[in-house]
Amino acid sequence: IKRIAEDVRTTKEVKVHWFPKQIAELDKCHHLVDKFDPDLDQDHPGFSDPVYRQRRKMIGEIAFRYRHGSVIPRVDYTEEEIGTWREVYVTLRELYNSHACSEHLEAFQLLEKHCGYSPDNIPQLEDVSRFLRERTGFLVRPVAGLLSARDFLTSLAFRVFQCTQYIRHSSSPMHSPEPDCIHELLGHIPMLAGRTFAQFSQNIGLASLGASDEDIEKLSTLYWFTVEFGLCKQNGEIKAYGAGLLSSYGELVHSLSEEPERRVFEPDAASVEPYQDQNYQSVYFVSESFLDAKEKLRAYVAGIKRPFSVRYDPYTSSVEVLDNP
Ligand code: HBI
Ligand code: FE
Repeated sequence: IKRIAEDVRTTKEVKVHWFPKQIAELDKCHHLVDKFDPDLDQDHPGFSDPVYRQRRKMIGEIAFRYRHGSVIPRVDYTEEEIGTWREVYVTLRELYNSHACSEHLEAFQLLEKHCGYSPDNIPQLEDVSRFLRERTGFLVRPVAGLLSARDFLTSLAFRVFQCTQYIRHSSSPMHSPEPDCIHELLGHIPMLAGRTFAQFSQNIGLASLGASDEDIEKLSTLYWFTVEFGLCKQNGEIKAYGAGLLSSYGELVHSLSEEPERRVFEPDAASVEPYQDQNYQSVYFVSESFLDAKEKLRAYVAGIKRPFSVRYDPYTSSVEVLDNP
C-alpha cells in the first residue's frame, strides 16, 4: 500500500518548470547570473574602473528596456572601445584562415560585405539581427550580462540569441571572463548564419524547455563542448566551430595544438565532462560534421525524460506542447 501511495504522489507532484510558449514571452527570460559581474567580481579587469562600470550600466539599460519586436537601439562606441575591437579583430581574422571551419569563414565574408564587420567598426545588433533573420531565421536580442543557463537555452528554442552589447575592458583585449560583444559577434553570429548549426542550436533549446535542473546542467555542458568549444573535421583536417574558440586567440591556437586531448563527440560523455571557465579546456570534442552532431544530439535528447513533448511552429514563432500519453 505504501508503495502505491508513493507512486501516486510522485506522478501528481511532477512539477514542470515554467517556460514560454510564445516568442514575446522571452521578455520574462532575463535572469542574470552575478558570476563575473564587474561590480562584484574583484578579479574582473573592470572592477576598479568606475568609468567602465558606468558605461556597462548605460549599455545594460538598453537590454533591460528592450521588448521583443522592437528595434535594438544603436550604441555609439567610443574610440577606446573601437580600439579594443580592432586589436582582437585584426589578430583573429588572420588566424581564421587556418583555424576556423568553412561555415564560419563563409559567413564572415558576408558579414564584412553586408553587416558592417570591419576593423574600424563594431557591428550593431539590429543590423546583425536582420542579417541572421534572412539567413536562418535567428534573431538577436540584447542582454545585460551572463544569463542563467535555463533562460539562455530557452531563447534558443525560439531561434533567439541573447547577445551582450558591451565590450570587454581595454586593459585585457585578448581575454574576457564573461561574454561580451566581441565574443558574440566574432564567435557566435557567423555560426548562427549556417543552416545545420542553427537547427542544432535550436534543438538544444527545445530540449531544455521545462527540463529538470539536472538536465539543464547536462544540456548546458553539452552546449559548452559544442557551441562554445567544439571542433569538427573538414577535408581531413580539424577546425574550430565553437564561439569560445573563435573569439579567443590563445585558446584557438591551444585547441588545435598538440597540447589538449581531443575526443570523438559523444553527447553522453560531453554532457557530464567537467569544464573550465577560468582557463583553457584540457579536452575538446570533435564532430564528424554538423549533420552528424545534430543526429547524435537527437538520439541523446530522445533519452531525456519529460512528461510532454514540444514542437516548434515557425509560422507563429510558438511552441506547441503535447502531453505524452
Ligand atoms: N549568457 N549572455 C549570455 N551569453 C552566453 O553565451 C551564455 C549565457 N548564459 C549561459 C551560457 N551562455 C552557457 O554557458 C550555457 O550555460 C547555456
Ligand atoms: Fe557564448
